Amino acid sequence: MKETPEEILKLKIRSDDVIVATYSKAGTTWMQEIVWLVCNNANTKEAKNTRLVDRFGFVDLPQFSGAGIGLQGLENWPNDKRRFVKTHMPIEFLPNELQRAPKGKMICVARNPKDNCVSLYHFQLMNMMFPNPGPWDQFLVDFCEGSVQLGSWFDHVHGYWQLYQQHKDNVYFVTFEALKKDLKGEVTKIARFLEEELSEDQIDAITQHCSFSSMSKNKSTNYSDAADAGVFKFNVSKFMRKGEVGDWKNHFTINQNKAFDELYAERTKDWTLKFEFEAAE
Ligand code: PPS
Repeated sequence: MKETPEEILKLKIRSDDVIVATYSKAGTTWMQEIVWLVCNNANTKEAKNTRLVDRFGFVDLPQFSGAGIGLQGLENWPNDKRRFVKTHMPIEFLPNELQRAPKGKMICVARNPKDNCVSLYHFQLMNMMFPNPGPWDQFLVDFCEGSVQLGSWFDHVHGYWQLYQQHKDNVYFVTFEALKKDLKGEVTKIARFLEEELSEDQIDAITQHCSFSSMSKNKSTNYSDAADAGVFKFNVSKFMRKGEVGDWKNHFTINQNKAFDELYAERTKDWTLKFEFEAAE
């Protein structure tokens, strides 16, 4: 990414917009489904009947050729319906109205970089819209150097973390690992952040609906239509692949892990944001 197309920069943000912002493969789909249900009375029936890509707009692509709602759909979104926006853009590439003092409510999800990198690698292997990522050891070097589509994971994640530090009223930040550790607790916090009053039963219904086993079987969230269209090769890897913390251990060699830990320690030495790399007990 070198610069943002003008039409994205100019997108008008509405005061009741909900924006889910992530580095790709950090748990975007998971958070989108949680957010949509929290804002729609835990209507799991409608969520199952309508694909997530038709309930959430994807702002990053002005000429969206894939299925679902792109920039134009976001611009034309009915004024009387709450708008849901997904983005993977680094902060400096966001629409102008989101960059410094964001309007609407923004939820950022970040994932520990080792698992994020592994998930991205499998995604690029199976997604025919990406060039083949090549061998794992080269991809890991590219990821560490920020020579991948979204640029540096470190810059991306820290940019959103800083935005969150400055605007906690309308920016929420959560990690993939925290969602795994206590999904119900996080759903409750997200409902509070979005100022939606939900009953205990509704929170339970959302938590159940958003488990990995449920979302990976659900056609509205598992991207099986992209597989049917030949865009995602599910025989290479599923979109809902494992959904775990710690799968990086099956990919990193001892030396790769040592080098990554050194890079991570150096790049995050001034961060207040900390990640878990192991699954919770
Ligand atoms: S994308 O293409 O950037 O929007 O992908 P994204 O949705 O951010 O990330 C996909 C990974 O998130 C996992 N996932 C989940 N894990 C646990 N529980 C639930 N409910 C869930 N939903 C999605 C998905 O399996 C991908 O991770 P990996 O590690 O590849 O399995």
